[in-house]
Formats: sequence, structure tokens, C-alpha cells
Amino acid sequence: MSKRIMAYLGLGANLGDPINQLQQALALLHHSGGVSVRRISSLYETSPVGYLDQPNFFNLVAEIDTVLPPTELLQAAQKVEQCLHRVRLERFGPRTMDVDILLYDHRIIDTVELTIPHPRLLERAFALIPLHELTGEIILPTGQSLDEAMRALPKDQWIKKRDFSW
Ligand code: PH2
Ligand code: MG
Ligand code: MG
Repeated sequence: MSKRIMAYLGLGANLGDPINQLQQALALLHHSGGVSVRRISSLYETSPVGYLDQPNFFNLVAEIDTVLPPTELLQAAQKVEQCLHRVRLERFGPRTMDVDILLYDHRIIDTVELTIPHPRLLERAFALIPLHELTGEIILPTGQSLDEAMRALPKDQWIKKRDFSW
């Protein structure tokens, strides 16, 4: 039996029917070989970060366990994006589905195709707040504390929990 690894994925969408697409993405992930979705955070509506002239996003974080190595998990995530007809016109711009690997076990990975922990995790309320909801205080493999990062978040990122039961 391969070792099951815990990982956290950040999901976001702001085109089409975002909540429906998030639901579909979770189901597709759960049915990807070697991936089980264990827990999901609350659903959040968030103002766009980076490229501001686009609709609000809906974001959540999923805790998964997986037997896939990181590169194969990345491929599984990209497959889900493609299944949801991802269109992305520009970097940080609007999209029907984005699935990012935030954390993978307690590993640091820095290759051309993959950087884990996600390089912008700590600056982004839409990723950090739902992650912290699932993990509570943890220390990242890079040594940073999630609680400290929560306190240091810029106050100009609007984020609101939305009532939703899956
Ligand atoms: N994703 C981005 C860029 N900006 N802003 C919000 N609120 N939510 C996102 O998921 C998001 C973003 C690039 O992946
Ligand atoms: Mg992203
Ligand atoms: Mg992405």
C-alpha cells in the first residue's frame, strides 16, 4: 500500500456559474484516481486580487489525501480545470476554474512546474483564511506560522463567508 499523503488545494472560480463549478470540481477531484476529498472549508466570496477589473471570485480550500506524487497531483488538478472548460485570458485574470496545490504533506518543492507551499499563499486572504479554517495554527515547512500570516494579511482584501451547504 502506498502511503497516503495529506494535501490542501485552493479552488477558485469567477466566470460562468462559479458555485456550481466548484461543486463539480470537488466531485471530479474526489473521483480522480488516487485522490480523496476529506474536508472542505466554508465557501467564501472574495474580491479579485492582482488583476482588479474582473468579477468577484468564489473560493474554498479542500483537504485531500492522496497517493499521487506532487507532479501527478498537479496533472489531476489540471485535468479538473480542463473538464470545467477552463478559459483564462490573462495571468491572474478571470477563469471558470482554478485548482492550486497549496500544501503537500510537509514538503518544500521548488521546480520549474511546481512551487509548494504555494508562493503567494500567505499574502492572499482568499487562500489563507479558508486554509486556516481547516488546519488551525500550523507552522509551514518553510517555517512561517499561519497565525502570524493571518495577522499580517493586508486589510484591503474583501472576503465574506457565504452560507452554503454542499
Ligand atoms: N486567483 C488568482 C488571482 N486573483 N483573486 C481571488 N479573489 N480569488 C482567486 O482565486 C484569485 C484571485 C490567480 O489564480
Ligand atoms: Mg491560482
Ligand atoms: Mg492555478
